[in-house]
Amino acid sequence: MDTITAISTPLGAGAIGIVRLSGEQALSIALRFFGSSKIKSKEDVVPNHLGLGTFSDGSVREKCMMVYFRAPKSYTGEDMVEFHIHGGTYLAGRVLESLLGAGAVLAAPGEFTRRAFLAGKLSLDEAEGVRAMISAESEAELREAYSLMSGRFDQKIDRLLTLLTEVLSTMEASLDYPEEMADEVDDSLQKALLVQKEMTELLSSYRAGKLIKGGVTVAIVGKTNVGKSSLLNRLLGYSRAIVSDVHGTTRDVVGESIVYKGIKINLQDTAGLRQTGDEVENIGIERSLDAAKGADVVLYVAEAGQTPDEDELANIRAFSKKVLLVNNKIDVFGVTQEGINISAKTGEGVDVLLDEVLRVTALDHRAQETLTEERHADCIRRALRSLEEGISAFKAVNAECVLVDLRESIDALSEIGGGSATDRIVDDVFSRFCVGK
Ligand SMILES: Nc1nc2c(ncn2[C@@H]2O[C@H](COP(=O)(O)OP(=O)(O)OP(=O)(O)O)[C@@H](O)[C@H]2O)c(=O)[nH]1
Ligand SMILES: [Mg+2]
Repeated sequence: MDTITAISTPLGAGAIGIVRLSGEQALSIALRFFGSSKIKSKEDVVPNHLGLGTFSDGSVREKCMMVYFRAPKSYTGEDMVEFHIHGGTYLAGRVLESLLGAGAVLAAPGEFTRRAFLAGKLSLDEAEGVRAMISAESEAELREAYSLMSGRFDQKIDRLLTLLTEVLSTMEASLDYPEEMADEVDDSLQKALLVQKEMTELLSSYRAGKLIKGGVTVAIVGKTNVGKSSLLNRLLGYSRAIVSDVHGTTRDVVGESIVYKGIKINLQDTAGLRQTGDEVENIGIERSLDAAKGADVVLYVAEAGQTPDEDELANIRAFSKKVLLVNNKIDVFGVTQEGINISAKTGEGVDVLLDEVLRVTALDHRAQETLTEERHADCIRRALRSLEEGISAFKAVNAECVLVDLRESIDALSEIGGGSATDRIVDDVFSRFCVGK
């Protein structure tokens, strides 16, 4: 395999930039440019030791650190070298160019991690955890990503696979010795039911997992001038949207994100709903309704003390399941019986409002293991379907079908860790990585 190289840190001015090499030629290519008083040849390089030296390609010189990881004790399982240089786009580019000129090949997105996967250093879902760690934007997302990357999720799937494999071998043996194995077969059915229950639980955690990964989208809608933009600004903690007492101030959707109790919340302030002849404002109102349709939660804001427009509210409730009625401006109008009372002006009640958003999306109390990746959900859905067919076949005493269904279930489940994943699936997973990881 080629020796690959890439810049692993983001491009731009920074304290440190890292350029990596992985493959058989990593050290010899590196030493064509790097030297120090202690390093005269390959034999002088101590693995896992960060050493100071000079990188020189003849014209550009740079004082930097180099570390060598000897195969198989490296991230990729191959020989690896990292240069820790001064962060700077041009400098990193020059170092990369030198390494490419010396025979290294530019790494494809995620190729380092892909090589680690091929070397058996991590499973496919652990690799997906690495990507999730990098892209995490909230504490909850980071926690789920760590569970994937560290193999905790993988262990759970492995346990289910072990159970299913035991069931399969018992069922296979029972074909030859049906009478002797009656007890074991009974036992197997219990095991299969347990796996079915755990898979169902995992799948039901996926709704929460999706919200953790992408954030909860919350649309702020309501009539003009009720204080929607003021609420957005209050939640953000700065003045993002224009606030005025002119009706119809906001004409477009204004989106910003916050993190509340470790959960990312994508807020969307929208144009106020009213009858108007203004063409542009009407386009804005259409967008408000679209935002409400696409949101996980809709905050229907009204002025406290005023009866909300029931038709409008019913219309929004018709296309959005989670609509919270929010009574704003309680600092002047006092509280209302129905709904959540807040003042965007003083901030009163906004925490209660955010807690309610987490409550209606069931993010306030979460299961131990949460499914966050669509690929995993898809594998488990297929595995569960086959398992359920297998259980029905078992009840119908159709042993041949039970075996076929169990094998299908095992195959679908092992795709998660990459065991039975096709090249296309593996390509797809790594294509979503960044270059240098
Ligand atoms: N007293 C008081 N005034 C508020 C409060 N929230 C908003 N306002 C005022 O209400 C007026 C309208 O506020 P906006 O936030 O622009 O209302 P909006 O719903 O975004 O209005 P449109 O963009 O026109 O749909 C402004 O004068 C705000 O200062 C509140 O909690 N208390
Ligand atoms: Mg507004």
